[in-house]
Amino acid sequence: MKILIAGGDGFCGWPTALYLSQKGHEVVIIDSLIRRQWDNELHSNSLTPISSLNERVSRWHELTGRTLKTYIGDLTHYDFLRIVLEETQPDTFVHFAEQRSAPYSMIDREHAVFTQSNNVIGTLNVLYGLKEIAPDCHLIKLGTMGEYGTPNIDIEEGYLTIRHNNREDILPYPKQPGSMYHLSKVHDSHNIMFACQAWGLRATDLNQGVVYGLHTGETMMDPVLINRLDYDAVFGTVLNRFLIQAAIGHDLTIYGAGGQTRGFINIIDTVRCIEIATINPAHPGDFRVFNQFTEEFSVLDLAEKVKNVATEEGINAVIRHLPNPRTEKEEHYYRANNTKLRDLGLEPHLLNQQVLRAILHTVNRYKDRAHLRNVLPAVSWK
Ligand code: NAD
Ligand code: USQ
Repeated sequence: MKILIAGGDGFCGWPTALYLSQKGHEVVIIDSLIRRQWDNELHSNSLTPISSLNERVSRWHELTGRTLKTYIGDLTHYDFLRIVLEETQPDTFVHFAEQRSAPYSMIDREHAVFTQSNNVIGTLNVLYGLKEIAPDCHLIKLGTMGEYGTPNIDIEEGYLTIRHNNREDILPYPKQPGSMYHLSKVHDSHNIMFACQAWGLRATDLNQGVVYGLHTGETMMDPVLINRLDYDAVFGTVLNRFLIQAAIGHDLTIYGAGGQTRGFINIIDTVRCIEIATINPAHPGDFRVFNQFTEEFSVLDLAEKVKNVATEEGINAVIRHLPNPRTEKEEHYYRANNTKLRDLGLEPHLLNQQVLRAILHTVNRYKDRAHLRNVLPAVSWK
């Protein structure tokens, strides 16, 4: 298949591009490289030393003989996107290319406006571009489990059967997102659903949980192919942060009580989920939603798991409860369905001591690159 990967220089997009290329698909990357600029803005960095996109794709070609074509540009620039779609005529458009940090979106008004315009306009352009140039192309859009929030009932995969005044309907699951970033994903979902209904586009919204790990089989083939790994309080996600905090001798930073429960997924399963959605496309007019996570954990569970593995490695990791910089429930019911990807063949890589230890060993190798000043949260929701 011919697969366009927007956001193909990012944490999820780069390993996905390699994996699908290795599987024999024709992969084309779009990226504005803006994620690398946000590191400069925040005076932060990837814990792992990442090569330029050019170096990455050249090394991939040297190692495998496979070509990854790249377009450097912004999805919010429609003229650019049109050219890419016309030249590529993709079968599948995988859309990772958004500002994905909740804290970044909550820095101030400018960052909220930027996040929502980058994400919502980029996705709108993709929808109009597909309608105009590639109406049969399957859009695979990365959404987030955070669109649902933490309701006091089970979370379904996108839709909920509702009985009201003796009538019944299947309606989009209620959304209660917890940041300006998470809100942008909800807006995207509504726009995509409308485009499928109105124009007959086909789309899969992958409501992904928090991703952990960094390596896949392909990114480990050569140091130049290594994936990025965020540890700072703006872009680092909780489990990777705890492992890095343990390695650098920092306390494990639980925000508030630590009962916040989320869905989690290993990056190895992220790339496989994209493959599964690609080879089992939605039908024309369909807006499918899959919940893309494999296990649920509370933040406190994760801190304890990391502490135990650290202890075995001779590290004394201290768990510390900080005042929560976010507005979120710290103790709540959480149970979400996630059977659709498994029904299509996903065999989850679950979190265990061995997985944690392997990430910790990688992190140890690069721990001197961490800037301590970036570890504690400085962005408040209030
Ligand atoms: P990332 O920031 O590492 O990668 C995103 C890439 O998109 C970057 O390379 C960036 O330069 C590019 N980009 C952003 N805006 C763009 C634009 N307007 N035009 C072109 N390129 C643009 O993020 P990630 O962790 O790889 O996340 C990828 C997607 O998965 C996001 O949509 C995110 O919301 C979703 N997601 C991520 C996680 C996670 O834990 N990382 C969890 C759930 C969902
Ligand atoms: N948390 C801590 N300590 C930390 C960091 C986070 O207790 O040091 C807590 C947060 O308060 C939150 C939970 O851990 O309750 C998850 O936070 P996170 O930063 O790991 O994840 P989040 O902000 O939700 O965002 C990440 C990705 C985002 C994706 C989302 C999936 O950055 O792109 O959409 O995970 S989900 O959480 O399912 O919405």
